[in-house]
Amino acid sequence: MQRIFSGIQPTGIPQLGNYLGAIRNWVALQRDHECIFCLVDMHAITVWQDPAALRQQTLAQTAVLLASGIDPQAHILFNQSAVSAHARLGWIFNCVSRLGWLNRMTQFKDKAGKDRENHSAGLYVYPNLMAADILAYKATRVPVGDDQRQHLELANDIAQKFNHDYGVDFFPAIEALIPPGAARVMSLRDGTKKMSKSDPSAQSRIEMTDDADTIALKIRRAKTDPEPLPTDPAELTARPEARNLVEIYAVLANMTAADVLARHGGEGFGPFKSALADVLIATVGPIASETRRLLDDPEHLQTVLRGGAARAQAIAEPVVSEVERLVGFLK
Ligand code: AQP
Repeated sequence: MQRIFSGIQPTGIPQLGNYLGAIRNWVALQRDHECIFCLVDMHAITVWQDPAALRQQTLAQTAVLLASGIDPQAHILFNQSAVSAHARLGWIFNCVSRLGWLNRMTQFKDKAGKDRENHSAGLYVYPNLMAADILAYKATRVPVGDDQRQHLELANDIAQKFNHDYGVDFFPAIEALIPPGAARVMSLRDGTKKMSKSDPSAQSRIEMTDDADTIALKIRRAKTDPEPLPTDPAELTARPEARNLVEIYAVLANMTAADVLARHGGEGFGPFKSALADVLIATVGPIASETRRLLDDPEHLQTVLRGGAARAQAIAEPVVSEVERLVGFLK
């Protein structure tokens, strides 16, 4: 059985994009893979996080993952900072990776924008730590969104350079598992920006803990244009907000955008938004209520994470110890 590693940052309450782009896929992959799921709190602090909020968000993420169907007995669920192998291997990879490689990473350019000099060094070397996250477990498959493809190529470059520099065949090749047609969910306030858990406006996203009334309100207030829905899907290209709402409906109802428009094309947004709120509530509602129940017992969530960390540590420790021996650290 192939080993999967995948991470999510505890930078906020998971939103619909995290669920449709990642978590739902993770749940399905549990059937035929050995899965290691990680709340990457060390990646989260590459941008400022309030400490109390970070702790609470880590618990909230854990609750959402469990409520969505992640099985912490059959698989491993833990938070990154609890397993020291990530930091140790991440440092070694900082020394293997090249500045020229990191300079090409588009995510850093996107996140840092023009104010590059004021961002943390951690944000810059983020892809090296991500390579360590995966390779500490010698995981061979990594389910990610298309936005992460470049980071996985870098992880493979690091693995190959390490093998070459130390004359070993130690790290395996990593394969990106990018689900075909994976949904990229866009902001409810701006159809050209991706939905994000750290967007300052909570109105821009459906959070996986939202109750039915909140979901209905956010969808009613979602930005749209004044025209009715088109009947031809090609016309959605020039209408990003309409397109986003149609695509969200399509993914949730297991339909194509053309099917949705065959049913709702020509309608005003009022009735369509009400139908969309219904399908959203049907998917998010049960996860949100189970999440709220789990959050009433934070001790249980911490026990789950500690158990996962101990099992993760048992896999990563021999790998990273061997790397340390290979690079010449005296034991
Ligand atoms: N809008 C989205 N549509 C589809 N997939 C998405 N993902 C995130 N947003 C969308 C996928 O969720 C996984 C985990 O993401 P992450 O938390 O590690 O980082 P992110 O991509 O930066 O997610 P956010 O919500 O936008 O977080 P912040 O606001 O902290 O930057 C990834 O597989 C990602 O593709």
